[in-house]
Amino acid sequence: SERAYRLLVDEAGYEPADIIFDPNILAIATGMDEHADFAKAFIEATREIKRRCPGSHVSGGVSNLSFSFRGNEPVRRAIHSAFLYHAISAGLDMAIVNAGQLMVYADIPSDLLQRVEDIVFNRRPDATERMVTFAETVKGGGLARELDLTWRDSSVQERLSHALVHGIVEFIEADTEEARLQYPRPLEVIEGPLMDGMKVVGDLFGSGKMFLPQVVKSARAMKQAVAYLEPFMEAEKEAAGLGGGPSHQGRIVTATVKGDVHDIGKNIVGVVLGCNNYEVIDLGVMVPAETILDTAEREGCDVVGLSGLITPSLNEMVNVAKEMQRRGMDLPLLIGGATTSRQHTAVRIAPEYTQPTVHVIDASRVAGVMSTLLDPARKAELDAANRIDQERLRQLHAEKERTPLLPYRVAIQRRTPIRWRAEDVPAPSFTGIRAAEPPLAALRDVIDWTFFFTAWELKGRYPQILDHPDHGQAARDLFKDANELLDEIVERELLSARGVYGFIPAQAEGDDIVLSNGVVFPMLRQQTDHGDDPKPNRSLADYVAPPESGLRDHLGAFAVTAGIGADELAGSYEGANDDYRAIMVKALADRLAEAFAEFLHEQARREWGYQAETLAPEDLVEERYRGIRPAFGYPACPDHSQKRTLFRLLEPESAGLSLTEHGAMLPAASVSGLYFAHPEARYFNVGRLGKDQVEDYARRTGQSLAESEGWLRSNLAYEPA
Ligand code: B12
Repeated sequence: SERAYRLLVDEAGYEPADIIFDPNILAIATGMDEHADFAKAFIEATREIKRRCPGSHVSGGVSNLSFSFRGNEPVRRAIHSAFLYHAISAGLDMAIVNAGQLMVYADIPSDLLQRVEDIVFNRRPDATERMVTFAETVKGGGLARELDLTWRDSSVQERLSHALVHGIVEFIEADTEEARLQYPRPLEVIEGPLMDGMKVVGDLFGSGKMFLPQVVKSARAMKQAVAYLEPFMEAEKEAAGLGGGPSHQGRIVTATVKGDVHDIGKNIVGVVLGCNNYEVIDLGVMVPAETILDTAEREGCDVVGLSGLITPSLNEMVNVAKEMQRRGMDLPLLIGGATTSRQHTAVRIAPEYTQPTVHVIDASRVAGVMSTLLDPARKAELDAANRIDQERLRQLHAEKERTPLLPYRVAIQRRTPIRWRAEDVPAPSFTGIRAAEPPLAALRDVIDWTFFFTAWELKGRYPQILDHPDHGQAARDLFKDANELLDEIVERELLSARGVYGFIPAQAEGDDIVLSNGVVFPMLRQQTDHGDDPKPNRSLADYVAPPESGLRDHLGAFAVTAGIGADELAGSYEGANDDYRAIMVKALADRLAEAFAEFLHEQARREWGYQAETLAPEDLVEERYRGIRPAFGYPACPDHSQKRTLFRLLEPESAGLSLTEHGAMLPAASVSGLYFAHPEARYFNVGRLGKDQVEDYARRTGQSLAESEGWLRSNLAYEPA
């Protein structure tokens, strides 16, 4: 600090008052001896900085300090307040701290204060232990917040509301029963206290004060309460001939389209809509257009919602839109899912259907869009704005379409220039196809948790996300629940991971990768015109040695799943009205599948002989290694139909995998692809394709031009006939 201060003041001419030092504040009472002095060290450092760097300021981020007591707000408040009190006395000028996590120093009860100051100043060797034991007795929550049961003293309406907002299911049936005895009809419990509670949830989520995992937990509490009341409503209906279930704001039919198997996103959307008092008829996955639209008509739905994960689903969504037009339907159409986009919805889907066709980016928007579409005035406004936006997107797209491409034969000449050397083309330790069945516990260690949080709409990298100032608490709760479920899955072997992989001698012949067993993978090549830029026009075929190199190269291939048992397990939770765990199972199976791909790739690199030692899990997650494993559907090889060739090569049916007609894999939590070993191999986007290349590609794949154009629709740089 002193050196920086001298440089800034003496040499750069800064005013001392403009300099702010921010020494780290790290967690204390973690149980590690080396952490025990962190608070004391900060206070001493502050004093020293103020002495040696006169006129400068000191700041600090306080909340880390009490991290070991997360979940126990009273203790955290006391630690922050006591620490600030002493740090300010030592000269601290400013601090970043959650104002809700502070209390008046003088109000800290003396027994608590004594223990807090013991850990802040590391005054005794058993300070942490004593604090932890004491913390559990502190009112308003021990280490487990659920222990705070003061909310149980309030009225049944307030209790139900509390249970819904906090997603607590332990007392839900007893409270619902109590409410039922108070209200004239069971339906009134739903429409009264339960709906009121969910309205609070909806409002909190809408204003960003509640996060998705919490909402899904709230929905679980609601569903269990409604399920409890259902038999009473049935009995009442029978006795009095009274009709009607709870009244809804509107009804939507949702489905993952034909040929596609993923449904996490759609299920989340369903839960969020349910929370906002919409009735959701969820038809599941792989649903043909006819079933979706028949249901919409028969059930008098107000809106149709489609979901899709892979590009072939985009064509299917266009079909559904055309069919809605043909039937003369007038329902708004909502489009969602990882592969969809505003752009595609504007360019390809909306033009097929005259009614509002709206792309919804994620679950946080869906309730807003629904309510707008169901209100005639606001619907007209949204529709008008949406049409203007879509027209703009179509124009942008048309402009992009006009950028010329290189002729395919020129692009081929601009292939990646590789000097083929024997040392870059190692021989694998075996050739042929083998099975792989790692234990789940091994896969668990290489999970990339960041994506798990993304699936729950919690943004940020793991592990930092656990300390996120807004949604850190939600992330920690979710992480804890996920690991508890994972413990159970691993222990009771509720899921299994199976796969196949192997290496086959291969050479590149033009843009085809030809294997020694006769299997051919035709590859695509970038046609972007880079002008004078020497950037190559890449194709995955560039990374396999051609015959003229005189070298014997190989191609690797794999197909893995961690989803065996996932549907059954998720189904059992759904049956128990526990969507939270049902979604969690699928999200965990996806993580395990991705981890399996990463795990097997590492093993394959060692077996291929170009990676000696085992990499650390962080290196795996960051993909800091040589070689790539592109999957059909990824930007370098976007043709999903090539998975059929891959399946002929690997026969992963032996491991329980299969393909749908649109190239999606079952079980849903599956990944398949190719391994390339060359040090130059890298991921890229093949981008827009000219008709000259697509014609050549169709010939090489043995497909008709129309078939290839169908599979490559999102990449075509021209309108197919
Ligand atoms: C995680 C992931 C996986 C996981 C699981 C996927 C999943 N859970 O859906 C695993 C590892 C299994 C996987 C596998 C594959 N994947 Co993947 N995967 C992803 C990734 C990284 C994130 C997807 C995700 O989970 N998002 C979180 C969920 C909650 O979001 P969501 O599904 O989009 O849903 C939200 C919104 O879309 C919306 N929404 C969804 N549905 C609906 C419906 C309605 C009515 C509304 C209103 C809104 C709505 O609200 C939801 C909640 O906010 C994406 C890339 C990306 N960043 O998107 C690629 C991606 C989806 N995968 C892709 C591909 C190609 C594959 C594979 C084919 C690769 C392969 N050859 O093995 C396989 C296919 C698996 C199969 N069974 O066939 C491509 C798909 C595009 C394409 N080119 O086809 C992507 C886009 C990557 C890419 N850029 O190439 N994948």
